[in-house]
Amino acid sequence: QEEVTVPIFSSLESVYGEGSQLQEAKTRFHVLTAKFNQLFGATPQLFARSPGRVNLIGEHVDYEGYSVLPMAIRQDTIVAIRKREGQSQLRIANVNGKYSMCTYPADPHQEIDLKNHKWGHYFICAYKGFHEYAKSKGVNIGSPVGLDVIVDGVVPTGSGLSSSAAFVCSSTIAIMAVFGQNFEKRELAQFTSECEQHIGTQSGGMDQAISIMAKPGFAKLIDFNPVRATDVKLPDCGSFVVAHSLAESQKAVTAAKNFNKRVVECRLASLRLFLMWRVLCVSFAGDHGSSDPLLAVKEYLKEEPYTPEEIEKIVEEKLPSILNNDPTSLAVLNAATHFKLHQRAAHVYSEARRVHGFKDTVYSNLSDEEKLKKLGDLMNGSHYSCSVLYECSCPELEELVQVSRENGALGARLTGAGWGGCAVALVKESGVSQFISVVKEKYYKKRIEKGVVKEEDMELYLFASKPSRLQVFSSYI
Ligand code: NG1
Ligand code: MG
Repeated sequence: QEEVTVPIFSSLESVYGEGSQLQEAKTRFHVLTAKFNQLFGATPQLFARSPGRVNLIGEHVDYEGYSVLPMAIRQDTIVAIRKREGQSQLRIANVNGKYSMCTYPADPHQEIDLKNHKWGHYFICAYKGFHEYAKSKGVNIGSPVGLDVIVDGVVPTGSGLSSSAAFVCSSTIAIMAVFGQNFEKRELAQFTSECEQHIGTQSGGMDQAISIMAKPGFAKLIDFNPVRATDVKLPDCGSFVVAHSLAESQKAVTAAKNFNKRVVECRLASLRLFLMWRVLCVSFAGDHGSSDPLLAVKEYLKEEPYTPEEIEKIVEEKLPSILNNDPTSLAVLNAATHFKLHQRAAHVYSEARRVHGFKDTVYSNLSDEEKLKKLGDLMNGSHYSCSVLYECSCPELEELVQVSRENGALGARLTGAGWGGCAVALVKESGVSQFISVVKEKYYKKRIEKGVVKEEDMELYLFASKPSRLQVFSSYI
C-alpha cells in the first residue's frame, strides 16, 4: 500500500525499532534538541527527516524529461523547527560548527542572493516553494511569522548523493508541518523539484522525487511531467556500494561551466533535432526512415563542436532569446566558446534507453546471476557515456570506477552530477565486506596517509546501502 501523505510518528521506536539504529537516532535527536534549547531557549515543535539518494542509472537525463532510477539511502537530513509568533525573522542554524547561523526576513517573496552563496539559501528555496505552492492551491498561510530552525545533515555534501535535496525536502516537510498543512507526497515531489532551482542550478526533479517518494526496500523508477514513482525491487543477491572519490563537486559554484552548460547544450541539441524533424516531416510526409533519436543524432548533429554563431544561423534566432534570456543560461553563454551538441545528445538518448533496459532486466525471467551481470553491464555503459560523451567525470572517479571493477564489482559508475563526488558499484551481496576492504586498501589507504580523509570518517565515504525513506516526527520526546 502506497502512502499518500508523509507518515507522521510520535516516537523514535516506531521508526527505528530497537537496537543500535535506535540508540544512534536517540543520540542525534538529543544533540539536536539540546542545541535548539541552547540557541533559541526553547524546544522544537517538530522534526522532519528526508534521505539522500544514490542514482543507480539515468544520469543527466531528468532535466530532459527522461526517467531515472535512484534509491534513497540511510544518510539523511533532519530539521528541527518552531514557530515564533509575532516575529519576522527566520533563524537557520546547523549542528555542524562549519555552518554559521543564517538569518533571513520572513517575507516569502524575498529574492535569493545568488551572488553570495550561503548554505541557508537551500532553506529559503523550500520556504519560497512552500508558500508559492500553498498560494497556488488557495491555502491561506496567514501573515509571515518567525521560524527557528536547526539542521542536522549527514549526507556528505558535494558528493552526488543529493545532500541538497535531503535538505530542501526535510525543510519543506518541516515548514509544511509547522504551518499545519499536509500536502500529498506527489504534490510535494512536484513542487520541491521546482523550488531547488531558486538556487541557480537548472536541475531536474530526480532528487526531490526520490527523497519524498522513497519506500524502504525499493528503488524507484521516476517518470516526469508529472512526477510519478514506480517500485523497483532489486535482486536480493546484489548490493550497491557507494564510494566517495573525495573530490568535492562544487556544483552551485561551477554551474556556468559544467552543469548548466550541459543543460544548455542539451536544449540546443534537441532544438536542432526538432527543426530537422519538422523539415523532414514536411518534405517526406512523416516518412523519415526511423524515429530512433540516436540515428537522428548521428545524421543531423556533427561531431565537431558548434560555435554560437553557427547555431544562431541554423535556428535563425539569437542564443539569448532562444534561452529566454534566463540569467543562469546567459552566464553559460558568457563563459562558452563552443557547444558539443552531438556528444551530449548521444549521451542523453542512450542513457534514457539504458534506464529502461535496467528496469526490464529487473523484471525479466533471467536468473538472479544473469540479472546482476546485465545490470552491471548497463552501469558500465552508463559510466562510459558520462565520461566520454558527457564529460562529467574526473580523474579520481575514473580511478575509483577502475579499482571497483578490478576487484569484484559487476558494474561501477559515477553517480549524481559528477565532476567529483561518488561512484556506485554493484556487488554480490556475499562479497560486500571483502569488496569494501579491498577498495579501502587500493583507493583510500594512500589518501588516508596523505591526510585527504580521516580513517575514522571512512564509514561516511564508503558504505553499502539499502533503500530508505522519509518521515516527519511530530512532538517527538
Ligand atoms: P546531484 O549533483 O547528485 O545533486 C544533480 C541534479 C539532478 C540530476 C543529476 C545528474 C540537482 C539538485 N540535482 O544531482 O537533478 O540532474 O545531477 O543526473 O542539481
Ligand atoms: Mg544536489
